[in-house]
Amino acid sequence: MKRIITYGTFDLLHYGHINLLKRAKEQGDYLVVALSTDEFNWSKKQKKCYFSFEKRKQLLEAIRYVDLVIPENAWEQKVTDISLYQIDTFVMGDDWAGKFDFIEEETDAQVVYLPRTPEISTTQIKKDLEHNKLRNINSISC
Ligand code: C2G
Repeated sequence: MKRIITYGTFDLLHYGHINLLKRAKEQGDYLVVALSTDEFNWSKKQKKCYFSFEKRKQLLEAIRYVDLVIPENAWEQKVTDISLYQIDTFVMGDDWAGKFDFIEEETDAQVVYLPRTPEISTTQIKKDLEHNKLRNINSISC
């Protein structure tokens, strides 16, 4: 069984996240998602999430591609996680390209960066909602 891991905040879950999770799962048979805790997001990423860790975890666990959700409490846990969960492939979106190459030196896991889904991000969603940029009222979808 080929085991995959990926990391993220996954706040205001959107189709860019789903595309990433789908393609990450396609790299193997079992996908572990390390989900940033609220404390880690605030202290290390200066991100304030709309949804709490528990709510974000609940959403991820409902996704067919996701087999296990674990907490991400620190940048430094990746090497340990790879050993603990017997990971074969570490996957991230390519906005992180190069940042985790050390993992191939320090573990037996392969590092794969997948192209991000353009034009969508949690930050963009928040901005659009703030500026009331709802979809064109003539469009049939909400
Ligand atoms: N992503 C994507 N396309 C988007 C938005 C996000 O492919 N339009 C990917 C990101 O590249 C990342 C994953 O979805 O691989 C989760 O994105 P975020 O929730 O923004 O996570 P991030 O803040 O990048 O945290 O230790 C690593 C960090 O926890 C990653």
